[in-house]
Amino acid sequence: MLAATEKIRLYRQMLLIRRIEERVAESYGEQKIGGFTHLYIGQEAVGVGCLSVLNADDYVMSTYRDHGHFLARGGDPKKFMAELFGRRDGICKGKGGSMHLADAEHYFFGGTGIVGGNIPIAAGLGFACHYREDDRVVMCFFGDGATNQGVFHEGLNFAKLWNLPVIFVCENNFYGIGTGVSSSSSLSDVYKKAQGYGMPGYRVNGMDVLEVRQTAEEVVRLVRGGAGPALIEARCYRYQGHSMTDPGRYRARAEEELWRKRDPLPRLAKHLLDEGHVSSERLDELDREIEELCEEAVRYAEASPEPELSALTEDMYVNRYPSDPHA
Ligand SMILES: Cc1ncc(C[n+]2csc(CCOP(=O)(O)OP(=O)(O)O)c2C)c(N)n1
Ligand SMILES: [Mg+2]
Repeated sequence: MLAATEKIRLYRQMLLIRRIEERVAESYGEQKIGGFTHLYIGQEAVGVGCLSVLNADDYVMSTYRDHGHFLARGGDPKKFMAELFGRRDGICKGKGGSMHLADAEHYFFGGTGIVGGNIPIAAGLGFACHYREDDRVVMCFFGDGATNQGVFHEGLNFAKLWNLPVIFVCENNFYGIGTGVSSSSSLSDVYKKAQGYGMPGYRVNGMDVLEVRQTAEEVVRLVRGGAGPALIEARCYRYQGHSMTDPGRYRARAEEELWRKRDPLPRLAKHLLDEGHVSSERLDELDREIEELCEEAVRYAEASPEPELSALTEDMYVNRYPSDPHA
């Protein structure tokens, strides 16, 4: 049985992601944020549930839809917002932006704009864990669209061949931009693709953070114990368009409404209330706390200066991963 405090922590993280991304959307509309920006709203339970079971020094890889993963991994909301604003105090000094959040302190290898491009990198990190004989695991997030890429095949094949400690997490939100999964993938049940590589595949309800967490906990335990890689398919839905510039007209309103009824936040809030873990006053208080955090993050981003022009050529190469004792 999961402790009430842990469930409340999960709720708080999901709420932070939801509210801060609403602020991101607002700031994008005000042209304070530019470039491609992909919101995670609707999918919070996947990142929060999966990342809640990792150790602090496990490796994490994300996609261009990386805000939720960054924050759920413990990334600083202020540095997050400053990065999106392209400011000097951003987590990557304002030079990465929305799609390239990386956070060495939290072993968060960050986002990438190349669909599926993170999969072989995750396999490589898994190989590093194996080579160094440490007991870390790697968690790699990607979308349903990425599972039709050649690198998905290469990455999973390599990971299983070497029995590497990698947990591949597919966030199946049923669309790759405007293309439905059933019109782009020979197999819509993504978890079954694991069979082709001789690894276990699991399917979870990605709108239920407690279910996601429970499965992820078991999978991470097995993978860390030497069972080799695994694939988790988390079925979920993004409530916004693919990116800030996508009005999302390709989806039926009825479908959207159905998934809104499955919203992971009210679902967990109801559970917390029903179980007597929190009062409705405590939930309101949490709302206010998170609002304040988001407000503070925007203020911090706005106050941060733009990077110097000379910073353009700094940080191009690194020799070592700062906090890694093996480096
Ligand atoms: C290799 C590559 N091909 C195409 C694109 C253009 N592209 C960007 S996002 C995307 C859809 C990916 O969908 P999915 O993997 O399901 O992730 P989601 O956006 O749903 O989270 C595509 C085709 C790209 N960035 N990289
Ligand atoms: Mg998708």
